[in-house]
Amino acid sequence: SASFNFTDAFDLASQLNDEERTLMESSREYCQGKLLPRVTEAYRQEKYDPTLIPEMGKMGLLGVPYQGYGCAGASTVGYGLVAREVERVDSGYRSTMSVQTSLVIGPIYNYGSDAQKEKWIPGLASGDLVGCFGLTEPNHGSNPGGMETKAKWDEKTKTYRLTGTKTWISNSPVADVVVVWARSDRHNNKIKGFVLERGMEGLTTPKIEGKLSLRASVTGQIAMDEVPVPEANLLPKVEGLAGPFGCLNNARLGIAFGALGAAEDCFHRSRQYALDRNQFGKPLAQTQLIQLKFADMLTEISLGLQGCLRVARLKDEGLVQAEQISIIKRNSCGKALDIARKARDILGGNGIVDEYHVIRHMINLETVNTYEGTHDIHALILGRAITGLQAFQ
Ligand code: TGC
Ligand code: FAD
Repeated sequence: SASFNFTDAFDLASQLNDEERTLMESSREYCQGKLLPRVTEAYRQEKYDPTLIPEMGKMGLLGVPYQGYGCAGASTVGYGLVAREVERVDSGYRSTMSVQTSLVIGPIYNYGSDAQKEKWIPGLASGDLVGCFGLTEPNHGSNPGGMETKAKWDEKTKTYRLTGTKTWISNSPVADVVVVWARSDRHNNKIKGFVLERGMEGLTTPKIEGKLSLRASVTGQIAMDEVPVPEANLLPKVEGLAGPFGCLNNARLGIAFGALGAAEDCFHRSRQYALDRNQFGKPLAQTQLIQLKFADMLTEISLGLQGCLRVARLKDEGLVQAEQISIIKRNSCGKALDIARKARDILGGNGIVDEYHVIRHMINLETVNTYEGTHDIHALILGRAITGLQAFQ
């Protein structure tokens, strides 16, 4: 039988269909060839690269799991594999991609009218338009149900007037299309989704300065002061928190694959470093403590990927449960962070330099562990399902 393959311990590749394997290989080639060479400078300078989204669009990496309107129509597994390849380079690049896919194309695709889909999805899938998703507010992060943003229906002008502030919004400073969740007085104060467009009166998207994590991705606020939003821009097919959470289910699945991509990059880089670096007259890789770290890394990566694959297959079969997604989102992020810290340690002093990539992954993963439901919030979602008791409030 073939010898053990530490780059794919459980032979993930053989569990994919041809389309998924091709998507994995082509996205890996693109990410390593085109994204990796520019990430260190982008991160160092905290520079958003406007050519990134159009380029990803050309490569067919935007809207991967959706059908038609210029989207690839691949499986959820295929989408996860793309996220893994992009995040193998940088979590911020994956963030840019997954917001556009799961949180902007996703809600328009799932909750929009045919006219809305035709108006926005082709441009978002090609990368001609950039989108963002506004759920979090300054006073409501883990509990978006407390949101204060209001949509007031104005019968005279047939517009909704949106007022409120969203914060920590990936892509917002550069977005053309802004999906916002607000309580609507025309719908018994229930949460509804709206699609805002750059240029609308009263809409601004200031950048958040001073981020030391996810610096290759731009983050900002969405400030709305009585923004007039036409009736045609209301997403008609969903109401309540199930709207944003439905989008988050898909995004969290992508993140679960993605975070492990970052972990794999840390694993491979620290392995090579430990083989090349000698101390006390032998390679670091020949010491028991370092080998133990590699054994732990490979174990968590391999088990984690199998979990992601299983949950994504359930999603493609229409059988997935939100708690299953919480398990893999939480596990991948927590384990990836732990692996990145171990890899950083193995690189010694070089481990803190950006050229070696590991410290960038490590600091990025602090964000990935926090957004889309923190590590502890996913524990509480699971705790509620296990005990039947709600511990949030
Ligand atoms: P709860 O009572 O649990 O539920 C309220 C309603 O929502 C429904 N629901 C879901 N539906 C679909 N999928 C899910 N995963 C769902 N979870 C809940 C639920 O059925 C119910 O529906 P209905 O019709 O009965 O009203 O609500 P709660 O307020 O008690 O929820 C608590 C909690 C903690 C679970 C929830 O609020 C939560 O998940 N908090 C975390 C917040 C979060 O994830 N924010 C993400 C912001 S977006 C982001 O971070 C993007 S970063 C992207 C990037 O850059 O890559
Ligand atoms: P808080 O909710 O204040 O939590 C702080 C701490 O308290 C955490 O450790 C949390 O686990 C803990 N905690 C909270 N409640 C409880 C409880 N009941 N019991 C025990 N512990 C608790 N949001 C968007 O809508 N769109 C985006 O595109 C987006 N992009 C982001 C990009 C970046 C770079 C970052 C950092 C965030 C982004 N977010 C986005 C926001 C993100 O989803 C929130 O930061 C996250 O949900 C946590 O909310 P918070 O920051 O308000 O923290």
